[in-house]
Amino acid sequence: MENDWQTILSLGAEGGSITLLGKEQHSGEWVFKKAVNEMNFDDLEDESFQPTKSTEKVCTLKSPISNRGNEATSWEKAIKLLDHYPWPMLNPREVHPAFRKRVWSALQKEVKGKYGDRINSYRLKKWSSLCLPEYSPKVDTLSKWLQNSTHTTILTGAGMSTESNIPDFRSKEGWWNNIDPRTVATTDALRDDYDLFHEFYSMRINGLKQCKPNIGHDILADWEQKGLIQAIATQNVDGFHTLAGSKNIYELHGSIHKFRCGNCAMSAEEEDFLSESNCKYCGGKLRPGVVLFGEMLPEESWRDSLTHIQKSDLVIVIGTSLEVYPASQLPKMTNGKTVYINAEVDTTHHNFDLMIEGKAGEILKLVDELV
Ligand code: BV8
Repeated sequence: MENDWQTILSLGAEGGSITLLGKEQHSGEWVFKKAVNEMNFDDLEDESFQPTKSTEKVCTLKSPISNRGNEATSWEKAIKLLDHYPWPMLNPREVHPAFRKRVWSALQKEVKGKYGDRINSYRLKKWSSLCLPEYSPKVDTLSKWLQNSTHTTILTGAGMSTESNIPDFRSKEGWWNNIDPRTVATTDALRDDYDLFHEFYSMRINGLKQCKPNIGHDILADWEQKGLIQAIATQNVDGFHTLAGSKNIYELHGSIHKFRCGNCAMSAEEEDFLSESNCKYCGGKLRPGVVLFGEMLPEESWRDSLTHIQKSDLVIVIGTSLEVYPASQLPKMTNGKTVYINAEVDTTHHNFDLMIEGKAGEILKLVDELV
């Protein structure tokens, strides 16, 4: 029936509006149609764009046309009904709750494509508040804090790399769910069960070869370039912040890309470790340059991280359970504002000034659009 149609996306422009309507069938499938009211959007693509004094071009509409509803039987075809219009540039008024994520990802494609820098931050904020209401006020606050901060330090953990398909440690699909860390990531394991130790680290080294930094790493590297952040202290050993182009990085737990003899500490090559060769100087067993449980953190990395944290007026902690000492103490050692971005946020993190629950890459992308 006619009145079963629901507004999926409603867009305004000076003098008119475009609405994508949807109707859920008994089968649960949706059909869609477009309603364009009163004014002609036809030639918005060309000279009808009247540059206004603001940076964003506003669509001025020329002459009325009747509705041109045409139906679509899939979301992909439905969003194509809008292709004819510069819809990301129009004024978003309403997004159906069940379609928020799909509208947001369609918008991201357009922003990445032809509209990139033509949509100002005001318009993007409007879109994010309609599509991602659960994030937007916090994302907005963080973007303001980031822009106003004079010294910002980032602390990352394994949650920064799960979107690169690298398991973290303590989530349900993390490493420590199937392996007891005390049997592999400790000095005892290195001494008493080298085969298991070697197997665990070889698996991680080889697993890394298929992975690469994700959008979150890239954004942090870009923010350093722009002077928005000054340092990254990371518990991660994967080297992805470096690969993404960040420069000022402190690897609190060492690097899985460095190797040395566990006996004489002479440096060694990856292939020697992987092939279980012994140290060519003393015949000792080789190990990756990671900090095992019970080992001290690299003095310089710890000291420099602490210096940045103490100087910071903003510390952003991303993708870590904060269960491992002493890295877990760093956020408590700043007088600046503290922000926690994590897939799981619970009351133990109550002492942060701002907590945003969600995926690091997604949240950093939202903040990046506003800075
Ligand atoms: C030391 C090897 C001095 C490298 C690692 C009792 C109380 C307090 C402390 C201790 C204690 N007993 C022993 C200690 C000290 C011990 C410790 O802290 N133990 C803990 C577990 C109780 N610490 C040490 O031994 C440290 N050294 O203290 O030196 C000293 C010396 C001698 C004796 C005493 C003291 C050495 C710590 C380094 C240990 N090495 N691994 C490697 O193989 O990688 S620890 C291991 O955990 C990794 O290095 C990892 O980086 C680190 C921290 O884990 P996280 O990064 O936080 O990862 P986790 O999975 O836990 O969390 C990820 C989070 O991300 C999750 O919350 C998840 O929800 C979220 N997430 C997932 N995906 C996303 C996401 N969030 C956002 N977006 C996503 N997409």
